[in-house]
Amino acid sequence: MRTPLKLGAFAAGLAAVFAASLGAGHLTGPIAAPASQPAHGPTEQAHGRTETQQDEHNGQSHGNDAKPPGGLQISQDGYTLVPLTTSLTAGTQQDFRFRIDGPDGTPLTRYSVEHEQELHLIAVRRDLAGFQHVHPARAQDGTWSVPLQVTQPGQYRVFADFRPDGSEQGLTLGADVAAAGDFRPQPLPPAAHTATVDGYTVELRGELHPGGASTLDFTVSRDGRPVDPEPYLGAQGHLVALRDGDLAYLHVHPVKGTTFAAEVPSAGRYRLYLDFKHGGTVHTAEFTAGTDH
Ligand SMILES: [Cu+2]
Repeated sequence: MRTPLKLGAFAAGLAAVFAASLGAGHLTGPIAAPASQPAHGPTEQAHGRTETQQDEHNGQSHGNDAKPPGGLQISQDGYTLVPLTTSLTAGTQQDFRFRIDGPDGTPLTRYSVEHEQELHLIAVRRDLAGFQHVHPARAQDGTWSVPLQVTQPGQYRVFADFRPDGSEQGLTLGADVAAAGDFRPQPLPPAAHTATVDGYTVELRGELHPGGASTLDFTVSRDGRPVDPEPYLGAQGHLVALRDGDLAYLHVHPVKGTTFAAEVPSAGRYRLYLDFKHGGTVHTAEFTAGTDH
């Protein structure tokens, strides 16, 4: 019988590990959790007034110990993004198909309408170039489909931003889809408060404040004259913010007009994509914001 001997040795090993972790406890062990608790109060007070959705869900603040930002997982809270199109061909339009599987394992077919749509699909290359925001059509069986064309090869991230019917809060699931070819990553443009797109000039006012909600205000002009964007997705624009490095998808909501509140989970650089509609066409102004560290 060699098993008891093995078990004995294993138990001794465990005891040694346990003793070691006790010794380190005051640095990294259980003490760390209680020590972080008092931070909840003031952080919640400071930021809770501008955003309550996440607080209602998990009762936590938006500090470093809050729930991780969206977009980083293919599966979360029982919902899974299932890409049925698993590769893209640069320069070719194709149907991008996927479904969202629910906690019961079947495709989700009941969604809440958020910003006038059941689901928002964002596609962007991993270097934050080639941003697209589209609205797929859903078949009866829950399969989503949208014509998609990427112009350049590379690894793309697709985000499905939606809220299951009856759910307290929205979800953003993300998946990688590759477009084979010669990938030439672009460096992130430097931070700027002005962007031009399709003959429009867009000014950004506001800064990102890590660990809380940041108010970002945009003004659009053309040829020196102010432009009033047309209604789009239930507001005067739609803002997506992605973190450089891991493409975390920030929670952003419209406050009024072209003013938005963005939840910024950490210091770092972010790419902001403002969709606004004018002349019946949607334009996307892009900004780099934040700091290197
Ligand atoms: Cu959308």
